[in-house]
Amino acid sequence: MTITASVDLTIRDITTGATTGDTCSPELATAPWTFDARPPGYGPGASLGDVIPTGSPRQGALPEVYRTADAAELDRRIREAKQALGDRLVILGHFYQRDEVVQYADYVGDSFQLANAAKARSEAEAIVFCGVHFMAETADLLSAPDQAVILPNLAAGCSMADMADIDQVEECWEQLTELYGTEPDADGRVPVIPVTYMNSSAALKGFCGRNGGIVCTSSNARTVLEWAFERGQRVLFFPDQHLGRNTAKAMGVPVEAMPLWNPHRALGGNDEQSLEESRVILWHGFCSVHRRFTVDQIDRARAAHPGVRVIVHPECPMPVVDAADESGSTDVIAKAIAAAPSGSTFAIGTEINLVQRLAAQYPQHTIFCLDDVICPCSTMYRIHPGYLAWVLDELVAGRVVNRITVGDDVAVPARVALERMLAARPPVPAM
Ligand code: CIZ
Repeated sequence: MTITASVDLTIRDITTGATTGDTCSPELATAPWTFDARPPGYGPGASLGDVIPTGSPRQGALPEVYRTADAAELDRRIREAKQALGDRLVILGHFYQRDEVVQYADYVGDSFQLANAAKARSEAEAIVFCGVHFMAETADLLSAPDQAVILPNLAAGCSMADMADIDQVEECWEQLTELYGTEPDADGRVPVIPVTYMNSSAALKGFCGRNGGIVCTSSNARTVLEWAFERGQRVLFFPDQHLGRNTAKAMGVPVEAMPLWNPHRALGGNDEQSLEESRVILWHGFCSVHRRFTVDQIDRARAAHPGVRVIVHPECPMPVVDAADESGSTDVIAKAIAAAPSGSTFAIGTEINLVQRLAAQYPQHTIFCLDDVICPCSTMYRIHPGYLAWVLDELVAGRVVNRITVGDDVAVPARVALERMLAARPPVPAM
């Protein structure tokens, strides 16, 4: 794959004054090394300002040789290591990953597609996941025990996943159990079913597995909520409030029946009555990239491009999803563009690396990001080719660094929640 468009090149244009574009943070124009040298901080981009939890993994200093190597030297090292490792290695690149890294990936896709791709490559001893921490954990959950999953930079977390930690969710569960009890109703439905988005730690997937709950992705959230409503009177949905709200609203759940749970307040900041009357309790989490999209951006796109098709990710706020023509996961967006007649115009509300890659891949269409301010997923951005070259060279030398493993105490129930998701099917329509 040749690099035709990438956030890095755009950043370079901004830095050199070749464009009048702006960045979501002036620090976006600085190479990632600056960030690595400082105390914990996400990389450049939308989640730059998000708080990093104290327990999250820390990346040690990258050896000097990789920090000072130029792009050609890193490219040579990566290609030689890939060649030497052959089928013993599989490299996964998330849709939101920068092209400088994606060009080396054997598979490119969303987190769940990638975890399944890794599972299918059983001969690969090492799975190098160029994504973020929860994705590498999911790959570890789904891969064989003798496959090592490696995250090239341990600081590549996900600010949304970090917004719900296991202690907070356990505390919330305790309060809800006290309020509702545990007795099923006359139809056998328990008071509440926990549902976690794939973008969450393995600990939360394990929590769902232990408590009759389930995992969802942005592609199957509706099917999963239907599964949950068959078994429960209401749902506790974490960590992304927007995916939960947008999906439940499309199923006819009134917005008033979806209180927000703020983990820093008693009863999540709600009174008992609103929790009693709730159908979906939404965790106070969000994606820093997707919450930047606005209705005003959609209005401007429509004014500038009559006939434009606006597709946004369901992690966007509800008014944005309501104003768009369609909403869907990264996979849905990519497939909609692939299937469109030549000459179509798309305004897309999702992460910039994916939008720019789709624009380069489908030159027969006009494709642009709704947000004209460059705002990559800052945590994904931390996987620089220097880190990739380092972990691959270490593998060639027989050493596994940055391995992500999920202990059995969490992995066993987390797999239960993932299996429930795989088994969940949309209801068969009545004849
Ligand atoms: O599941 C994923 O990979 C993410 C982050 C979103 C999506 O829609 O695919």
